[in-house]
Amino acid sequence: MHKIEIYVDNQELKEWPAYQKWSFEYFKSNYGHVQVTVSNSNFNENYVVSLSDYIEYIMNSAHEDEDILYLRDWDYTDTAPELANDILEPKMATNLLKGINTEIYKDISWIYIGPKKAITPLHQDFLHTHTWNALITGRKEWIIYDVKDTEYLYNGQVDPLNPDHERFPEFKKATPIKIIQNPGDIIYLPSDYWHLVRSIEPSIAITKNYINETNIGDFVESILKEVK
Ligand SMILES: O=C(O)CCC(=O)C(=O)O
Ligand SMILES: [Fe+2]
Repeated sequence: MHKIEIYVDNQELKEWPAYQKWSFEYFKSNYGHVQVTVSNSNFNENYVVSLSDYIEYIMNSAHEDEDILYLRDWDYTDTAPELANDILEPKMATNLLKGINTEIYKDISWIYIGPKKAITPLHQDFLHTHTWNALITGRKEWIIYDVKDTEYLYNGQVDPLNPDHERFPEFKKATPIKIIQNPGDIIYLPSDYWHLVRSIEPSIAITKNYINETNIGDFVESILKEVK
């Protein structure tokens, strides 16, 4: 099977209960008591807060010059497992390792909730997995780099929004792919593509990483390295 490409679909998600039901109000009234960990953009400040207090923070603060707190990678499966019933499996993302739950790899999906300007800094996803990312509400800007730009990205230390060209002189050779993700869009991102994601508006999204015929080889290789 040939290499997969970045792809944005704006039809499928509209059929999902998540798209029809989820909102800030929905999470606040149904899961407000759940404790979640939020962190700033450098991950050097982390706080455990109730989802209700966090949604208040999203709604009530101007977030102008703050180091914004973001709820990333919320594993809702312990505290709100029925949310899984609101998501369907995207047609293009059949996970060959569906249902696997081991110490090294878990078939897991995460929810992201954040205010305007919430950022996930430049990174690649774990263990060479592909990902799909479904935006329920809000708008986000994605800055993506092909794997072949890796040599210009200094292990993700460079900030594409404010690059330090003296420290990272090769960065100007990298070619950004910019995508605006609108509510109802599912972005399919191939393994190893670098990405930075910034919320333009308060947002709610759900993602899942997956493995298919095109990345299973790299995935197994990286697992073998970890168990060595
Ligand atoms: O939406 C975000 O803040 C980050 C999403 C992401 O990195 C992913 O889906 O792999
Ligand atoms: Fe990611």
